[in-house]
Amino acid sequence: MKFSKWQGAGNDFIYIDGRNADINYADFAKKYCDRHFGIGADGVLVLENTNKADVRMRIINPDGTEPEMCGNGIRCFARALYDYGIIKNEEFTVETGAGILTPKIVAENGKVSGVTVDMGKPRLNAAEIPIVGFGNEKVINRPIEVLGKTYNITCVSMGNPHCVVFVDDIKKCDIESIGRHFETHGAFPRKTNTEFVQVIDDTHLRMRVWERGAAITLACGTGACASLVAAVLNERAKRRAEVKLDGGALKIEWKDDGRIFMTGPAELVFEGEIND
Ligand code: ZDR
Repeated sequence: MKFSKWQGAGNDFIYIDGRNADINYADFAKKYCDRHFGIGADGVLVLENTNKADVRMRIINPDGTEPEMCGNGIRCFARALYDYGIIKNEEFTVETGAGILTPKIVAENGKVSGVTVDMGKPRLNAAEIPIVGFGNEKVINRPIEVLGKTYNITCVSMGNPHCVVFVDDIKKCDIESIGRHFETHGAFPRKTNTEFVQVIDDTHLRMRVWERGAAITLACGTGACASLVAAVLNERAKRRAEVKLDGGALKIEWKDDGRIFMTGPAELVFEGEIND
């Protein structure tokens, strides 16, 4: 079976064409995302057919769970489809667990330089995140206790759940120790991705992430969108900003009509074949 390996801002994925495949994706992801016994990746992107959009994308976390959406993943997925000629247009529709989204290939001097994705509108009500203990209010700068310490959180759904924590100094933030305690906190019935964000200025955010089902990764596209939304809601940033991640930078814009546009890189790393 053929596969390719892609990365966007250091968030890396195995892409496979699942249109004629009979595969247990949970087992596949657990085996091949492993960096020692497998290919190594933060997730698996699967192409499937659909009658609701041009194509359907599924994403599987390294632990075998299936999230609704993946921002860096959809850029890599879009570029793979474009480079392999599966899709001929620069702009097309993708059915995801977060609805139908529209990626657009960006080219400079005839060469693909990245992908912009219309990520749709963020969802803010507690039930939509989902988070319990806050009624059905928006959760903006509200306290939560994690490992005996109080953190103020802002919650945003980009189809998948995000909990954003603003910190004064990202270097002093021990994500390794606290990340999983946010992920599995009782307030989040479907667990959560958590972004730790230092505001550099009102158009630059520095973000690190603990991803649900994957632990620390070098970047998170939906998390970067959620961080910009949280920064705007807390009056810490403008609606258009650059989010710097461990593996690169993404440009995020929250348009006045409520839609979010994410622009960033998507690069092929290598191609290969699995024999089993
Ligand atoms: C964070 C993510 N890598 C992205 O770029 O948006 C998405 C991966 C899915 C995530 N681990 C989840 O929601 O479970």
